[in-house]
Amino acid sequence: MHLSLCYSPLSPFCRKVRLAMDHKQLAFSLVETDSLQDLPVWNPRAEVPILLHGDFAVFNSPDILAYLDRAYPDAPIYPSEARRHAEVRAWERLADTQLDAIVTVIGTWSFADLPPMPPGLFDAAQRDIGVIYDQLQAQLADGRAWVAGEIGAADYALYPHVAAGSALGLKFDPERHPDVQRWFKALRARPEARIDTAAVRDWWAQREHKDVDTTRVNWGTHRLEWLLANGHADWFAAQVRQGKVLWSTGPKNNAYNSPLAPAWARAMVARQAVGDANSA
Ligand SMILES: N[C@@H](CCC(=O)N[C@@H](CS)C(=O)NCC(=O)O)C(=O)O
Repeated sequence: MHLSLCYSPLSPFCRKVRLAMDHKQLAFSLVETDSLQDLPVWNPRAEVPILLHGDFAVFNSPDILAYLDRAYPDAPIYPSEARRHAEVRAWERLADTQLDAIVTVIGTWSFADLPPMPPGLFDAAQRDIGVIYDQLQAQLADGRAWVAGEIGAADYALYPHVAAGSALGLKFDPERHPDVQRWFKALRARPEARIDTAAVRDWWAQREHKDVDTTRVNWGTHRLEWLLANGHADWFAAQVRQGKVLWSTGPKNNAYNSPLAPAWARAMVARQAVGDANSA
């Protein structure tokens, strides 16, 4: 059965999945998309990555990795032993939630048309990422090669954020985090990471030709929480009022507007448009 991955090299979750698929040496095609209109299947949150296995769709990156590990058990990315599995999941979750929030919020200024970054936000990012790198340093300080034993989901979840963070000036400190640096260099040299790096470079080299919505941003879950928790609720409210925010939930859910959305969702959007016109 054919495997394909709906993917954007800008997305750390897509990068994680691709790294894991290349680690498993799977044959797959990429459906590269910068626009949700291109998504070939329905995901209720209209987010990538989406894995297609034949006509079966899996979304949410940890669910995709778990599916892949069951469908293709060679070169496992999760340990089978309960405690080690929980440890890998904890690192993956930290990457997907805490680290993603910091790096992706700051990274949004590198591609979207936004007012200047609110004062203090970059300092908050440096402070919070430093705490995470301290944790990672403590984990790696015993000289282990990979975050939780064999290379796998923990490493592939963390790596895209650490790489993007470096590019954005949110670096680990080689003196305070020498083992993070050692781990990062070792991972970066692997074949699956070289494919990932090349894909990110190609995307930025082709930036001018990319159909990415730079006027509206889908901040999403933990990213939004981190922005608000750092005191920027008013800044964000102004973005909402100006119609510059996209949503993966609620009545304006991106997915409802997709031409590929199910009929009930399109009907709901149509009803809402009539309601908006009547109240105008
Ligand atoms: N929990 C999801 C999060 C996926 C996610 O947030 N994807 C972002 C890109 S990094 C997305 O597609 N956002 C929708 C948008 O930008 O409109 C996962 O792990 O796959």
